[in-house]
Parts: sequence; C-alpha cells; structure tokens
Amino acid sequence: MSRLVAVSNRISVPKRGTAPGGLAVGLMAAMQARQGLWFGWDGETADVAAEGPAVTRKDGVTFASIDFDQTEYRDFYLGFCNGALWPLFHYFVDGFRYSDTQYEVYQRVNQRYARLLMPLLEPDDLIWVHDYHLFPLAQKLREAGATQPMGLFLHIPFPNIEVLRVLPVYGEILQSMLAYDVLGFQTETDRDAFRGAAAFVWGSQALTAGNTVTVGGRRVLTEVFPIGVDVDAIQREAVESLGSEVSKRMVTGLLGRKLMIGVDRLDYSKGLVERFKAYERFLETHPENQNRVTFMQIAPISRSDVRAYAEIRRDLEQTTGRTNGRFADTDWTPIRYLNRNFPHDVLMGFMRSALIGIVTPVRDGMNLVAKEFVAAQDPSDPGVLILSTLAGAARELTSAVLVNPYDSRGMAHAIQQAFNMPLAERRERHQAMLEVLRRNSIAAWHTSFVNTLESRATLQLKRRTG
Ligand code: ADQ
Repeated sequence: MSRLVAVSNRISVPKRGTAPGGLAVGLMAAMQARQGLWFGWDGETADVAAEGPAVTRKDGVTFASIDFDQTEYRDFYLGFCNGALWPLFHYFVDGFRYSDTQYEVYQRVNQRYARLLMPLLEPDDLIWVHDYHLFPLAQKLREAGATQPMGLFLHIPFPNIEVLRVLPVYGEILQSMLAYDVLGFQTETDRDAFRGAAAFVWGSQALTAGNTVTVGGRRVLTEVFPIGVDVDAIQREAVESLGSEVSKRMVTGLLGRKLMIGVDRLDYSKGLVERFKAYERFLETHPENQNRVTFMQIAPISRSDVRAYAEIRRDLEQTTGRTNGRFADTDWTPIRYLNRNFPHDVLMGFMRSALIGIVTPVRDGMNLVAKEFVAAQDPSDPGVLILSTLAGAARELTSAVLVNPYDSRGMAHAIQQAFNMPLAERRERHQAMLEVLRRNSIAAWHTSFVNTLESRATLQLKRRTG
C-alpha cells in the first residue's frame, strides 16, 4: 500500500490530554492506515525561519513541521491567504485586498514547501494537499521533478468565475491547479464553479468526459467529497463530557432555561453579527420567551492581526452589550458571549445540552459544527439545528430548519419554531440527518479521496505503459 503524504498549511501534532477536532482526527486515521507523513507549518514565527523541517513521530505518523519568518507570516498567511483568497472565495469582494508583493511571497512560500518536502518523498507516495494556501504546490513539486500522484482538497467554497476574476492572478492560480491529478471540492456547486472557470479560460472543450478537465494534454479529475464527522466518537465524547465539572457548571448556570448554542471561529464568514441581531429580534417579537432561553456563543478570536477581524470583534461586542443591556434581568443574561477555546469533547457535551444549535454562516465551505451538533444529540430527545442555506452542509442536512442568514425576521421565526418544536418532529428531523452523517462520514471522506487518487495513479501508469 502506498504511503500517504498530507500537506496542509497548519499541522496539528497530537498532544496528550487534548481532544482534537474533526479534521485532525480524520487525517490522522487516514495516515495511520498508511504509515503517513504530515508536512506543514507549526504555527510559529521566527526572525529567521529554520532551514529544515523538525521531524517527530507519534502514533504511527511522521510529522515534519516548518516555521515562518515574519515576512512569510505577514505577506503569505495574513496577506495573500487571509486578506485576498479567503474573502474572495467567500464572496466578500469588498474585503478583498490584493498586493503583488504578497502574491510573490505566496509563490515563494509554496516554493519553499516544495523544496523542503522533496527530499522526504518516496517514489510510491500519494500526495494529498489541503486548501487554498497551497494551490501552486503541485506545480512547484512537478518543476522539481516529482511524478507522484497529487490531489488537492479545497475546504472552502470555490467562487463563481465572475468573482474569481477579480483576482488579478486568477489565471495563474487556475493554471497551477492543473498540476494535480485530482481536485476535490465540498459540494457540486464548488466543483461546477471550478469547471465554469476552466471553460471561461480554456473554452468548453476543456471540459472532458467523466468530470475531467483537459488542457494541453494534462487531465485532472474534478470530484465532490463532502467532509464529515465520526458520529460514534462524537456521541461518546458528548456523553462522557456531560459529567465533567465544566459541563455541570454551565448547565447549573442556566437555571432551567433552554440553551441555544453557537460555536464558531470569530470570522466574518460565520454570520455572527447577523445572528446576534436575529436573536435580538426574536426577544423583541416574542417577549413571552424572554428569560426562558439563553444564547451561548463560543467564538475564539482568530487571525486577530487582520483588520477585518478586529472590526467584527468590535461589532459583536457592541451588539452583545446592547442586547444584554436591553433585555437582561437580575438573574438572566440573554447572551453569553465567550471569546475562548474549549476542548473538543467539552464542546460536544455543551451541544448535547442545547435545545437549539444555531449555525448561520453567510458563506461556508461545509461547516463541521453543524454536523457535530447533530451527531452530539441524544437521539431520544434531540435538539434542533438551525442552518444557513449558504453553508455547504445545507446540501446534505436538508432536514435542518434552513434559514437565510441575512433575513433576521426569518431567523427570529426559525428560533421560535425550534423553541416550540414537538418531540416527534425533532426526532424525525434528527433521524434523517443522522443517516446522512453516517453515510458521508469522515472515514468515507478520506477513504474515497485517497482511493480516487490511487486509482488515478493506476490508470495513468497503465496509459503510460501502453
Ligand atoms: P472552519 O472555518 O474552521 O473550517 P468548521 O468546519 O465549522 O470551520 O470548524 C472546524 C472545527 O473547529 C470543528 O471541529 C469545530 O468543532 C472546531 N471549532 C470551531 N469553533 C470552535 C471553538 N470555539 N472552540 C473549539 N473548537 C472549535 C474550514 C472551512 C469549513 C470546513 C472545514 C473542514 O471553512 O467550511 O467545514 O474547513 O473542511
């Protein structure tokens, strides 16, 4: 069996006593099955980046991590990745900032990844690259002589060409994606957007049979692999952590009120400002429910060095202050807003204690929190998921209460509907969603991606050898 090499911008080396999130668990399982190597940035910056990667082995997987120097952190990570690609791919054209210097550093970092990874590769490896930070990596590896099969999975949406071509270098980015053998997307919409962009640049003859794109003799397969969760592991985590001190304190503090929970990185794509406003509207239009529900929003600060992130933080603090000032009672705070991280298992326990899970991004590749909320529920008395139609997850979780995150009246109504939903309906919706989650699990995601990559490799080998 070929070894699996995963490359992502951030890598997470498992630490004792912490429960990792869905993606890390999924990738670890895939790599453990194949004696894998995981290569990427360790999240640290240094005045001078170390030349070679630091290599450690843990739980049957080899981790090779690199650090960034200050320029790489500023121009690659904060700049081109999170100031240009992230907003544009989430349709925030207003928030998009382009600088050619940052783009040069983006190319340079991908070059450095390739240079440091090359000596670690073996001829039979399968190389699985993750996300928008590393679009040009396969091209750089190919230029350095790598012939191994390479696949890219894009965790975020792929935008329509009319948005994509706002990026001055969109043609180069698209061209570089052709160096992969497999391009994986979260939903059909994303895959179709990529194919639309390919047709725009190379003409409709580039769209070849079997979901492939062929340009200048290079053929790449475009496929949909919706990322999922491990339902049984989440069930276990949720049940076990209900008994923990932190869970008990959280539930005691509710004083018997119903809990509505939101769990997101503090990011403008997650629709938090819109969500807070909809909750305010719910309290306003359904005064009978004041003092009967507590909304707990967990949102650890992320990318705080990017200006747009500081702005959303300020907006949220203002909205929380206003709502709490307006509606709070001596023993009730309508919004509990926590800018901190919790271990994954604790979050799952919180989700199981909630009557409502509110997941309303204004744009999201998939959104694993929505899936985790469903998986964490007690099937005999499940909570209700309110889900944005603009999250990738809405394609699969059609039995959620679906909302448009910009429609605060509709969202206020959805909260009321969830609050009053009869048990039979909650169970029916939950059951339907659980079936989808079991089918499109995290194991199905990594197995089908790796198998697809492997079978492309076999096919190409057959073609080459006649
Ligand atoms: P993210 O934008 O980070 O991921 P999401 O999929 O919701 O979004 O969350 C990833 C993980 O982080 C989940 O396991 C979640 O439990 C955890 N997490 C979120 N908030 C947390 C908190 N406050 N404390 C601790 N853990 C928290 C990107 C894309 C998504 C896509 C994923 C996976 O933006 O669209 O679903 O990758 O492909």
